[in-house]
Amino acid sequence: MNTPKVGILMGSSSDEPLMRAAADVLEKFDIPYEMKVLSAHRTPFEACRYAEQAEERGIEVIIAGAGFAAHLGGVLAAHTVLPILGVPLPSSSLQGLDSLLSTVQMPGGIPVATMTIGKAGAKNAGLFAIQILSRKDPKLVKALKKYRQDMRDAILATEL
Ligand code: RP5
Repeated sequence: MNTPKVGILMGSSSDEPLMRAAADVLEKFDIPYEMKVLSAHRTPFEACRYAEQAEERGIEVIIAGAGFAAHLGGVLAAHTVLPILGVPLPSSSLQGLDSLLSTVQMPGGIPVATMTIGKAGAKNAGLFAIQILSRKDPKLVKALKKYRQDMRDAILATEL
């Protein structure tokens, strides 16, 4: 496989079914990625090291999905200037409102671009990563426009 351009991280392997939506989108656009479980709380040193080394490894965007007190995106953002896309996951009895607030409420200076809660957020994080990469790649711009057109066509062709 080519050098990964996008890192998809998640706080637990239990997040994988939802975070798979980000990987699916990246695969559709032929973007090399890697997927790892790293936690802000359970593997804090490894999460920091990943963020610190990501840029020199060729990673251009990091997607971080986590549930409960979801600090993964923020911790990664504190250790790199790469763009971090946070995906709040509905793992707890608060169904993602906790993760949304934990991810989105970053203090000024250390941004995390926060997506929708859950699977749609993971999908959008994948698309947003491609939009970032597309600024240097006209083929991706074209592919993104075709993706939108296909979506539009499918909706307009729907018969109820
Ligand atoms: C968070 O705790 C993870 O991102 C996951 O969403 C949640 C539950 O993790 P497990 O207890 O299932 O490993 O850190």
